[in-house]
Amino acid sequence: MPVTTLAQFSIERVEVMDHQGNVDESLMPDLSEEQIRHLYEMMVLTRQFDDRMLKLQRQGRLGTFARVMGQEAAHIGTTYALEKGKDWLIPAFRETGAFILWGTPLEDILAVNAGDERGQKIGEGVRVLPVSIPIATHLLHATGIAWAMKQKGEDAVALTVFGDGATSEGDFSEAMNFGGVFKLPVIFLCQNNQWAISVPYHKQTAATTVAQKAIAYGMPGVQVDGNDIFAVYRVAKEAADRARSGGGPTLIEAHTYRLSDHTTSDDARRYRTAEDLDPWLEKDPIPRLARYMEKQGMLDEDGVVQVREQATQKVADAVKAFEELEPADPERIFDNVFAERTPNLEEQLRWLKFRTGEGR
Ligand SMILES: Cc1ncc(C[n+]2csc(CCOP(=O)(O)OP(=O)(O)O)c2C)c(N)n1
Ligand SMILES: [Mg+2]
Repeated sequence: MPVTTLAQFSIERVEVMDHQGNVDESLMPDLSEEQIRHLYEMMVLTRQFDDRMLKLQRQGRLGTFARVMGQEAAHIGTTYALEKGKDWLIPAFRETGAFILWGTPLEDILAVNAGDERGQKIGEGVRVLPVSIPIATHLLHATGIAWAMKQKGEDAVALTVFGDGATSEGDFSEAMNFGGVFKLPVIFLCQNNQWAISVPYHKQTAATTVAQKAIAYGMPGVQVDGNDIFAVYRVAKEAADRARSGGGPTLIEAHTYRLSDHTTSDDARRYRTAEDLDPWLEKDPIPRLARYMEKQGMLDEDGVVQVREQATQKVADAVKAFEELEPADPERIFDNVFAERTPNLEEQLRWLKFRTGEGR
């Protein structure tokens, strides 16, 4: 009996710009100078906001949150390839830049992270689900949304974002399978930051890449340099065009690195070394884009300072607006969970009123 090869697969990695900011013109996506500048401003704003959030948290003015430092290009570049108002974003919790790009007021993001659900309201006409903390459950929401859009004949795309750790969850497998079988217009974006809290990538999976997991579900999978905003945008645009024209889902692995702790309650120094982290500080996506822009004459030293100062001002204004918010009525946390309050919730509300003196 002959042994035959039934199929052969390979996985591509896409890079457009090197660390010095030189690009391969043949791969460079179609972006105007104005668009490139916008992307740069969004990344700088996200970085500054993230940094200020950390300071607020350390001062006790904000709750626990997950920083996005180092991953700005991965999720901003992908979201930029979508159409705001038409396409859906189904996020995890490490995509602050995507929310900012789609116009979420910074003070709302602060409010959410201070436990004030008023910040969770979704802007008019924006198709985005709230942050999802349970790992990978939202991937199924994304396939559900994509399936509904397909049934309705909409030519819109659902982008869902998750981490490398999420790929070990059953929900990942179910969502990918569903997406592949029904050829749904969904983009699965894995921000492979190489850590799931303290678990490194090689202990998470025996697979060389996340991208290759697409093969088993019958969809294209590609690895992209997640710190190269041009490469990220390029593969995301291809995936979005494919999804819109009925070509089905794509798995994108944005290969990047979590420069920060897992969340503000973590201390990564306990489980990772400087040798591991330091090379990635050199690969920072923001100075990399700045170097490109400088070479192209789009940005100079003054320009860098100007963009930074504008971001600082926006962040300062947002912090002021957030801190001037009237405190939320604590009873609000009992609303909007169920159509009617359950006996359990009623009991908790009575307890709250007793504690605050109202019920005595
Ligand atoms: C279902 C579920 N299990 C466990 C957790 C606890 N948890 C929070 S974040 C995290 C690691 C996630 O790693 P990854 O998917 O790589 O995302 P990253 O935090 O690196 O962005 C875990 C296990 C959770 N939130 N949900
Ligand atoms: Mg991770």
